[in-house]
Amino acid sequence: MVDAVLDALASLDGLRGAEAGEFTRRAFESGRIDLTEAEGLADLIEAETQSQRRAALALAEGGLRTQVARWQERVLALSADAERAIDYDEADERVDPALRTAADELAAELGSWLEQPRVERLKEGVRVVVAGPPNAGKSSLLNAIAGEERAIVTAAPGTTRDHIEVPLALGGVPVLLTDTAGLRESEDEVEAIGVARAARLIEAADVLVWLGEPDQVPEHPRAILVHAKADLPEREVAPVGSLAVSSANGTGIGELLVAVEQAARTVLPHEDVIALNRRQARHIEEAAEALGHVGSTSDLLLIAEDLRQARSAFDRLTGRAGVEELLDALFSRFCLGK
Ligand SMILES: Nc1nc2c(ncn2[C@@H]2O[C@H](COP(=O)(O)OP(=O)(O)O)[C@@H](O)[C@H]2O)c(=O)[nH]1
Ligand SMILES: [Mg+2]
Repeated sequence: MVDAVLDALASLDGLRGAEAGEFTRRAFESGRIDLTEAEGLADLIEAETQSQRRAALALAEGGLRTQVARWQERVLALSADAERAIDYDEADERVDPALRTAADELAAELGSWLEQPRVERLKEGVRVVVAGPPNAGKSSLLNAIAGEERAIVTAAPGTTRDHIEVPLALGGVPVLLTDTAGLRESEDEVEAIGVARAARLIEAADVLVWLGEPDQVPEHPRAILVHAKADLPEREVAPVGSLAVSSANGTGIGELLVAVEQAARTVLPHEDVIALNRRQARHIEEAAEALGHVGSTSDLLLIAEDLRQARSAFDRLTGRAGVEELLDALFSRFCLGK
């Protein structure tokens, strides 16, 4: 029915279906939204969790655009100062220290934005890695959490040779739960590869769920110690600081998930901070670098060029050129008639 209506409409002169992204593209081309807002809209469509949606919305609603506009304004003011000094103070091209300070301050501010967690964590999920010696109960734990037979469980140690990933949302936090091969030396070549991979996965993990002895836990900033198979009589007492968990009867799984969620939350972008994607971060980094140069030269022409580069990085970030704005800012600072 819908198809029939669409076909009928398409047969009319001058009518056709909109292409993917066409409305957003038009909005961008007409200048109603900038590139960061367009990115936010794209993220919004793909968002699967509450936190992804919130971050996408902040971007789509111009959170970064407004921020970049403020940065751009500050650089434009500095550019105007530098250009004016070049034009009018040819005999005395000393650089106003205030200009350097302002450039340094802005570079530092951009630097602190770059240190914030990136939006990729929200999109790809926080990496939670389950690790420990062979037969510790890692795969069983993963299955118990995932609620289905995702990983192969056997009584023979060394069954999990590759890693298995289960995407989950814990209280709105996207998590990528990963099972690893047991950490031990192996004669079996295939298993040895899995073990090496496990070591790399632990290193790259945002959160480590450790099923081994507490004193064997690999160095990690966010490790959760789990005392697995807590249903077995000989494992009744969990060491201090370890969470007693049984995949067989479900004991402790809920507490473990709360602990994982809490740890995962700490590596996610803060809710009231705009989370940058790789592209945005790259351009902010370019701007910060250019601004960082300002303090290291006393040549006004070079400074003007650094500032120009910072501006053009911001323009790439928002997807538009900003020459007109520069002229406006420059001339608005002149006295009337000059
Ligand atoms: N009683 C009991 N046995 C478990 C539990 N978790 C795993 N096992 C058993 O321990 C063995 C190894 O489990 P597995 O999940 O494959 O360990 P992995 O090598 O660390 O992945 C299997 O025989 C499991 O059935 C548990 O919570 N309670
Ligand atoms: Mg396993």
